Amino acid sequence: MTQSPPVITLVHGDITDQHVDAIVNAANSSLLGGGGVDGAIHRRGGPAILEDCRKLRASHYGRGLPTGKAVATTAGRLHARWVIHTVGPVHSVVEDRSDLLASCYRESLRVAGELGATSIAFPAVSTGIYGWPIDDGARIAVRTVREAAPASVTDVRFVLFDTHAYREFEKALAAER
Ligand code: AR6
Repeated sequence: MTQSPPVITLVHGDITDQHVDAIVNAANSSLLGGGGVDGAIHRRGGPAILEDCRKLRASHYGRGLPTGKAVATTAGRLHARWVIHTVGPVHSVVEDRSDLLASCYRESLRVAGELGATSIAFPAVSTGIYGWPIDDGARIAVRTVREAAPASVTDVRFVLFDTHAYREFEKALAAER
């Protein structure tokens, strides 16, 4: 029997406004916060998220969370049960790091499945400070979610901060249909 893919929705806005089981954070390997979507999530979610991140560092990730991996914490005051932190690759013109970017989506979905999350909101990982071109980032995101979402995750949202990103995700979704 073939598994039915999740319903994928595009949202133009701020990911910290989403009401879902899991909100994905485009973090860095320190797990100690940063700018962009990471800063927004910690600001809105409050100190409980950083507290959990510090515990994870102490227990498992003394050297930092590796690129392409994902790990969950509380969502603090966000309208979600968990924040899933993933570390995207910095874009490079000399090395193809697409597999690592796909791995962020795959690993986040795997963690969501393990937690029992049915709905998840992703930002466009690596496409801000880490410099990934949004058209390519959108294609990798859409393709990987289609391929890798566990059956239990039925509602996947990509939350795009700006109009250009939203359009590129629209194109990527249309091309995959
Ligand atoms: N909601 C949705 N999308 C957002 C929001 C928001 N509130 N804020 C920004 N974006 P970035 P990266 C978009 O830079 O490239 C941090 O310092 C943004 O327009 O947040 O993976 C971390 O600590 C862009 O399209 O993440 C790391 O050091 C996308 O989210 C580093 O940045 C990702 O942009 C990670 O860089």
